[in-house]
Amino acid sequence: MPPNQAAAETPPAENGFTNSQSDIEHVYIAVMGVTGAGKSSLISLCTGKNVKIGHNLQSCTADVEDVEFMFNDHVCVHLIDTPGFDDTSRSDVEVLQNIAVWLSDSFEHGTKLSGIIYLHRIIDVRMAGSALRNLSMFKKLCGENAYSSVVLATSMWNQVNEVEGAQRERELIETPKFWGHMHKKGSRVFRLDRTRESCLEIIKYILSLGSTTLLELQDEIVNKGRQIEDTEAGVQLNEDMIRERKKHQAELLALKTQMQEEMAEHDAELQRALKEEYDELKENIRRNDEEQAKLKQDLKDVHERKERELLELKKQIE
Ligand SMILES: Nc1nc2c(ncn2[C@@H]2O[C@H](COP(=O)(O)OP(=O)(O)OP(=O)(O)O)[C@@H](O)[C@H]2O)c(=O)[nH]1
Ligand SMILES: [Mg+2]
Repeated sequence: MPPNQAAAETPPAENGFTNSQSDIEHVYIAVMGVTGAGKSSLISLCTGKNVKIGHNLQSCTADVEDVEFMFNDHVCVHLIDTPGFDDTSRSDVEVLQNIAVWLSDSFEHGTKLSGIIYLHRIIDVRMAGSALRNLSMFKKLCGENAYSSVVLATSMWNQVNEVEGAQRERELIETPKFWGHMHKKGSRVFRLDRTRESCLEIIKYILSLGSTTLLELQDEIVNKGRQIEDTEAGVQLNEDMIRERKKHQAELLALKTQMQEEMAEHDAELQRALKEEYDELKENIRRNDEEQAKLKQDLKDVHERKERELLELKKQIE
């Protein structure tokens, strides 16, 4: 029986977290990683379902999405597609809030993750600032105790020379702040070559672990009753924003001095360019402040905002 057909026959759960169906075991695996890493492509290949895939530099997956398929007659695998940090359409705060809402809701409904797949493009020559930030947020929301349920996978092997790719993969594994620490603590490394087989290898491995895991973010929010801003991931995000603000403030000050000096030169063109740069920096600082304030929202408010967004979306579709 084709996987899709079987999945379509699985009765939907009342709360969206299907854990309780008779003889079918439901296994949940989250897929994370920077935007464009190939998360939706992997999910589409595994499930055979039409998942929205990005074909330009814009981020594609905006919200957490559960896509299921029958792995065999008894196991239904749910792949949880997530937006990446450094998304172009959503701020990191919103991404964290969306992920936190899904993780805490599902956990409260008794759904536990069996594994987490973290994707990275092997074509990326170096771990850029955004990729490193994304990875560091991922580590914070997972927590060390969950590292042994993590699969670190590289995508796009069909676009690199094998030797170069292997060299980059080694660097990822051997550098503690990249994958090194996680690898030492039990995370496994896999390669994806855009075949369904390579995707299923990962699923099989996670199923072979035969366990479920509790992520740090779930533990902090559900068990310890923390607000998102007080979780490890929230604190890190807040620190990043403070650092960013300081950087912008220093740039603003330097620009102000430069503008005053240039006034004497009466170069209108240059003054206009400097003014534009100045306004842009001020706007960045304003947005940063807005995001910092948003991070303080409690989970209930985030829930309400998400419900409003969903209603809005439904209205647009109708
Ligand atoms: N060559 C090659 N291209 C790939 C592979 N995986 C994904 N892509 C392409 O990479 C682009 C981004 O893929 P997506 O699956 O949308 O990436 P994503 O991680 O879901 O991105 P967001 O939803 O924006 O977070 C698409 O054009 C895919 O066709 C791969 O293994 N090889
Ligand atoms: Mg996607």
